[in-house]
This record gives sequence, C-alpha cells and structure tokens, in this order.
Amino acid sequence: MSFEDKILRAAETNKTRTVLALDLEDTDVSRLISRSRDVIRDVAALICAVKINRQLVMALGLGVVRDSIIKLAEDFSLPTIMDAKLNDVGHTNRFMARTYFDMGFDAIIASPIAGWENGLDTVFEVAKSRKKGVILLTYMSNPGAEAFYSLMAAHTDGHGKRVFEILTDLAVEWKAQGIIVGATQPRVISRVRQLAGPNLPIYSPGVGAQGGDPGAALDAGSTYLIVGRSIYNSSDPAKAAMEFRRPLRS
Ligand code: O7M
Repeated sequence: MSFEDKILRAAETNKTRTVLALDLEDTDVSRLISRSRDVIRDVAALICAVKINRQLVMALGLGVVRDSIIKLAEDFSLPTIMDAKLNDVGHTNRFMARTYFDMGFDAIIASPIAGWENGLDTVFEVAKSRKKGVILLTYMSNPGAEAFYSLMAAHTDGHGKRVFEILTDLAVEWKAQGIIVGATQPRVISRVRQLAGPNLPIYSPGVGAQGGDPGAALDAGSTYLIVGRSIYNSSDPAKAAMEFRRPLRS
C-alpha cells in the first residue's frame, strides 16, 4: 500500500487529521524509548501518522527507532514520516532517502530549495520506486519564516511571485505527496490551497504550543495537523489528542 493510501486509511478509520510529532527529549535512553512508546499507545486511535524528527534518531540511532518506534506504529496501522528536511545534492539525498525507507519509514520530508536536477530528483526517484511519499517544506510556522518564504522573487514567466508560491508550483510539478505550511499562517494556507488545487495534502505544524489555531488552519485548507508538545507534554495525552481530533470528512 502506498503512503497516501496508508495515511488516508488511518485518517478515515480513526476519524482524525492529526499527525503526532514524536519529539520527546530525555537524557536516559531507555526512558526516552518507553515514554515515546507510551505516547504512541495512548493516542494511536486518535492520530493518522507518526512524524519522527532527527533529534529522536540522534538520541536512539536508526536501528532502535525502527525496532521500538516504527514497528509499534505499524502494529497500529499508522504510517511513519521521517522529518529529515533533506536539502543536499543528489547522491547524498539518494543515500539518505534509501536508508530511511529501508528502515521502514513511509514518507520523507525534504526542502524544495535544493531544486530538482541533481538535488531532489533522486529522492523522488527512490520514493516512487517504493511507493513512498515525499512531503515538501513550503512555509515554516515560526515567526522568522516570513523573511524568506514571503519574499517577492522575479519568476521566469516575468511576474513577481512570493517564494512560497514558487515552492508550491514546484511541489505540484514534481508530484509531491504533500506540502508543509505552518498553521500559524492561515492566509498563506488559503493561497497555497488555491495554487495547489483541492487534492494535494497540506500538513500544518504549529498548532497549540506555537500558537496556531487548528480550526483556522483547517478552514483555510489544511488537510492534516502536525501536533507535538501539546499532546506528548500533556498529563493526559489521549485527552489532548481528542481535543485536536477533527474528522477528515464531516
Ligand atoms: O507541536 P510542536 O510545536 O511541539 O511541534 C511541531 C512539530 O512540527 C515539530 O516536530 C517541528 O519540527 C515541526 N515543524 C514545525 O514546527 N514548523 C515547521 O515549519 C515545520 C515543521 C515540520 O514538520 O517540518 C517538516
């Protein structure tokens, strides 16, 4: 089953659009593993995917992430997304994408800034051959993101476009399986939805702890919400995940 089918199936089964960002920190490795696993077990029926950041891979190593986290997510039929933010030249991108996919990840996040030729072409190639997903970072959720992503750039067609508009066009052209737009920017989400059409999934981080409003992001056109601290730092993660839960189709 492809990544898109897996996440859609989990979203429909669990009546949710929440992707759990599993970014826990702990200096004690075995406690980090058990806390991460506990959060997944607590909220498994309320989320549609698990996103893992490089910080967890740094702390645990890829083999442990595979055996203790990816396999657990699979037991709950939840796809896993590697937040690698790939942004290098072709051969190293290919190696990283292949390695993460070999570990069992269903999708990978990359930065479109690297461009296509001898950049992200290799990532899409590897992903396509294995029915994995590539999700592109299009507008970040932090306040400082505006300085670059909203910059007006002269495009080759002669018209000025903002950087995020160019990145959205590229995601469509490259047939990405999703794009990331911060939930803190509902107006940007609306514009991206307008440019990308109705079918390209928009993943929005930045709700809760970063101040973004889930309802505003979804109304503007986001498909999925990426939520971390508001769930895993809660004394009752399941209750917190319930509060973020929105059905995919109402
Ligand atoms: O809910 P939080 O704020 O605790 O976590 C948000 C998660 O989304 C965390 O894993 C970040 O790495 C990620 N994220 C952002 O917060 N902002 C962005 O602009 C982009 C991402 C992201 O997922 O990038 C791929």
